[in-house]
Amino acid sequence: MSLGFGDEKNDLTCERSVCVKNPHLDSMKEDILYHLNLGTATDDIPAKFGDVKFVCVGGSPWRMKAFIEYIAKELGLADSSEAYPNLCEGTDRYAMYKIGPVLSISHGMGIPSISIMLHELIKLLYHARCTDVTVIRIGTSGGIGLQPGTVVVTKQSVDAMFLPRLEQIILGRSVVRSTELDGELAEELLQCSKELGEFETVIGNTMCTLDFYEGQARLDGAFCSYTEEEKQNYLAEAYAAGVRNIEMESSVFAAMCTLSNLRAAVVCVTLLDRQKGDQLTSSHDVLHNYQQQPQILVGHYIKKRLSAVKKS
Ligand code: R2B
Ligand code: URA
Repeated sequence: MSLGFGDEKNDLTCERSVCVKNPHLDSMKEDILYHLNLGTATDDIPAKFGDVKFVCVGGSPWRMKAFIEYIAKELGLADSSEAYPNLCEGTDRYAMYKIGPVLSISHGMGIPSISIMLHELIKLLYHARCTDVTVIRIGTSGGIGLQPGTVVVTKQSVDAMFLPRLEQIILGRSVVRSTELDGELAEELLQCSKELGEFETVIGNTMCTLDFYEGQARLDGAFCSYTEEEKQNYLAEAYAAGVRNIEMESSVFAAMCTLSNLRAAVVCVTLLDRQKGDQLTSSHDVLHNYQQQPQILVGHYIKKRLSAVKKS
């Protein structure tokens, strides 16, 4: 049986505060955010996190540390010691850094990993009583029909059948949730890229898969039961459905941000054109430069938003 996502969406009553939709939370004396190594009884969550307005999430802990260093410099908030403590110290599951109103967190690879982090992040923002928070996933992806290094801002996250949905089994039943993202925010990010003029950016659909190899029609995994022609046909079908890149987290990211009333966007650079190959053959330096592009774009966006607030 399929439970629709409509009911979950329609009873959203809060404006731009962060919504949790779990009546059990109210009766808990303490909430332990186990994978972040934080908790309501052990940490003053509102004091530590109450001023957060932007959250950037990305797969690698190293990249998310680099992002906080970058954004600190961009916002003129860089500490002379340049030391940004990992706020999740004590666990190696995720890494979290903060500078002013910006939080940067790693989420690992794939839907299960980002989903655990997002449950705890959403509760963290809720306990901190944050308002007007924008969450952006910055990441890497495989492109379809795009020059490597192109940045894709996701219009819709679609599954491997090109449908804008996330199916999850809850209590043995199929629950389907919408993977909508904020269209206005996507356009604002595209505009930021035009202002920067440093790299190509497009808005397109992003296919979110459960696997890097067979799930993304690669021919170079340990197992493969299809031909090159079948792979190319599938990628051509994806392209015709508006898919411009493939990655592994956007669907649950979109679904969970929508449920909790968070403004959200996905900004991923393409590392290769999947119609031309499967292996990542570009040099380390080239790949490193590609990976900075989502950071530069989101950095520009945050700076612009903060300067608009200052002026008003
Ligand atoms: C992009 O890159 C990772 C796989 O290499 C995965 O986390 C993703 O979405
Ligand atoms: N990440 C993916 O999920 N797929 C790619 O092809 C590249 C990065």
